[in-house]
Amino acid sequence: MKVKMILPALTEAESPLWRPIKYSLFPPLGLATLAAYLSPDDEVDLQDQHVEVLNLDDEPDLVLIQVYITNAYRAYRIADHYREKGAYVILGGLHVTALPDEAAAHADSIFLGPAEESFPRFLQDFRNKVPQKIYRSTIRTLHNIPKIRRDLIKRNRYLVPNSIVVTRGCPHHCDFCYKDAFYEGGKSFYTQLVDDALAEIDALPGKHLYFLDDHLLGNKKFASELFEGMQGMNRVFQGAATIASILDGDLIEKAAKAGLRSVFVGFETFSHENLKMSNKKQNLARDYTEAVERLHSLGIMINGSFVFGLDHDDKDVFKRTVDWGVQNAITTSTFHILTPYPGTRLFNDMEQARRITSRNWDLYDTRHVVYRTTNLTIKELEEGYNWAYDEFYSWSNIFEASWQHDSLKHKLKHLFYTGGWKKFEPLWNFIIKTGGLNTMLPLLESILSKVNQKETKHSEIIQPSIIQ
Ligand code: B12
Ligand code: SF4
Repeated sequence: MKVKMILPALTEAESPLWRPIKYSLFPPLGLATLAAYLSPDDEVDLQDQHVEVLNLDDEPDLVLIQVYITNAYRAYRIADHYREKGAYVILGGLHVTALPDEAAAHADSIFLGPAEESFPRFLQDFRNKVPQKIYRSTIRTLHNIPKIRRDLIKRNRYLVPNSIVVTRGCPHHCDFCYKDAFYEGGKSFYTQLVDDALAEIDALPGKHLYFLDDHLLGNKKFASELFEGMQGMNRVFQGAATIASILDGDLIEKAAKAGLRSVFVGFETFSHENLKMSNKKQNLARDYTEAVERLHSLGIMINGSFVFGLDHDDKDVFKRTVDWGVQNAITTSTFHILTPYPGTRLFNDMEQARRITSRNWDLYDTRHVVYRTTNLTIKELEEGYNWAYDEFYSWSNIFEASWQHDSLKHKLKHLFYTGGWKKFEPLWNFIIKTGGLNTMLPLLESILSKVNQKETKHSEIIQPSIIQ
């Protein structure tokens, strides 16, 4: 059987918002995960529109398309194209799970939720010529799943070919998050077996890893054993964690010891009311600055996530947030305009209150205002969001933030990482065009090498001041 797997681009390549480097970071891991269930006789072609021009002239028997909200229209067009040619088309992913009726109009079968159990079930039905219209994920486990087909990934086209997920979901329930909608009807947080995760890590070439898990520290026992097992593996890695998990216990020290060098943290908002109304309990009454100091003392860089436009935000929120980020030496910031994704409690609440102003899914990219605001006008919110990006990534603020660190090495790391990420776009474009993206990995690895650590009230395990 000829199988085609497609990840349509999240943004039009012609759009001014297209940043080749942002979209050349990670390979399509979800599709490579599903490819593992195909038979060795199947001919598989995995294409990622972020890094290659799609070949739509082929004649596959089965087509799998991954649908996110901002690639939905593109995904549907590709699906319609292949159905016209007589291929059997199946759609899955976050947006299909959120809006199954919309997706079903463009598919022979649709998949709701994670597909590690439903996709092999479908394959059996398909081979027996009795495929169903809808496949819902019922059993949720990562135990005894086949190895991801990483051989299908064109590694040299990505800056971070070694992305990995060892857990699924998250133990928390923030109102604006995709998580509860996507995992509805079953477990919403589960992990691999530690030994399987370590074996997967061990099989990855090079040094650098990026954990795409929503919350790598979410299961303390699992994370602790994983980090212990990773010691001595000579890895540097990046991942995501909550403020609570950074402040509580010594898990973050274990992570640092295992090679954690940069962490994505959902600070989201400084307002108690905003946190409460978003059900972001894990941030409530937590000292953000203390979490930052703890991470810096361990030599871990920070990618802070901040949301603008929650109901209790005022006009000063943009400046307040940028100033805090610079003063606290946050390495990179991801700012979002609040986006009510279909399926979330936030969307349902806003819909009930008739606050949704656009259902053009292309605009649901956290850069546009798609709902009726309260304290801020739409113009203030969009301008404030753009201002925050420009201001945070101005050279003067990059220098100022970098120079907040104690050691020269940490200052320089910050400067190179932030400057490299945001200030050399034409150079990145050139490197991508000339096919040399994978040659940049050693540079990233060296920027992520260890820095000196100072003792803080938290640090029970103090690393020796070795500069690698
Ligand atoms: C990697 C990633 C990206 C990559 C996407 C490209 C890529 N290579 O995947 C990049 C960096 C480009 C990206 C960008 C953005 N992202 Co992103 N990203 C992720 C991340 C961290 C991991 C995705 C992943 O690999 N998951 C692991 C694999 C195994 O799971 P999966 O892909 O979901 O696949 C499974 C199922 O969905 C299903 N499945 C998927 N496709 C199909 C197809 C078929 C046919 C079938 C049967 C099944 C199936 O089977 C798979 C196995 O179970 C997720 C968080 C997460 N944990 O998923 C956020 C996430 C998807 N991103 C998110 C957001 C908000 C963004 C941005 C808007 C951020 C920003 N402000 O810039 C942008 C998008 C910009 C735009 N223009 O739209 C949100 C989406 C919210 C939503 N409701 O849509 C998420 C969920 C993060 C979060 N916690 O909020 N992102
Ligand atoms: S902590 Fe992050 S991943 Fe978990 S529910 Fe909240 S926003 Fe979603």
